[in-house]
Amino acid sequence: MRPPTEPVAAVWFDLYGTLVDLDPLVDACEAGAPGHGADVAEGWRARQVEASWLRTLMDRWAPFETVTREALAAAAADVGIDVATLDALDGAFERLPARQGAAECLRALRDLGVPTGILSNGSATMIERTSRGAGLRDLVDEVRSVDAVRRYKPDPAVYRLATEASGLEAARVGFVTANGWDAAGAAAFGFRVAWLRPARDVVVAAVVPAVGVPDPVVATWNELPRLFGLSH
Ligand code: LAC
Repeated sequence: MRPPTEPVAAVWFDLYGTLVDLDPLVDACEAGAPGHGADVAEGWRARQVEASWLRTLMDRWAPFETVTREALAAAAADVGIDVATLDALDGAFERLPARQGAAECLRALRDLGVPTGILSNGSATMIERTSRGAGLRDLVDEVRSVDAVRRYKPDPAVYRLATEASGLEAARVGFVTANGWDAAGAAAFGFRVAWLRPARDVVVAAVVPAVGVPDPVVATWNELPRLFGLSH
């Protein structure tokens, strides 16, 4: 039987929340701010993403370490706690574990002979530390940081780093992300996008931002090779 679609020639992955798990941030925040762990962790990520977009729109670049540190201070202020109590969280994004299924998926793609990459808002240093700490660095072929263009996803200039690195048109590149806004941005750029969900039963609750892009295809880890036309 032929695969349902033409095979992609490379697969790129988002890092934070996609290849590595953000959930441990809740316990880490809880340790510094008892009773507020979930709120601080959620606010931290939301403020981090918000600042990355604002900085790009306003042309006020700062590396992701700075964005992340400032976002934590904002999240702490949002719940009325002193950010100094959260000192232990410095570098926490670099100590996140791989998500269940990530390493297996990267190995499966390698076995299929498909080049892979990480394309992340993280700085080059952050991506290196995070991916090594999570045991994923040696499982991907390429790594590209937004540092090269000093703009954050979903700016098309960032997605272009992957097409340039792979020497491929966007339509030949598979892109995997668990972040809805990243799925929308990557789809607008022209990638074949898999919007990664942990399991089928959580798919229904999630909605990609309504920005008039082709709907990214929802997928779980083990559906990716088939979705990208790489296996039956
Ligand atoms: C990344 C974050 C923003 O680009 O998910 O890795």
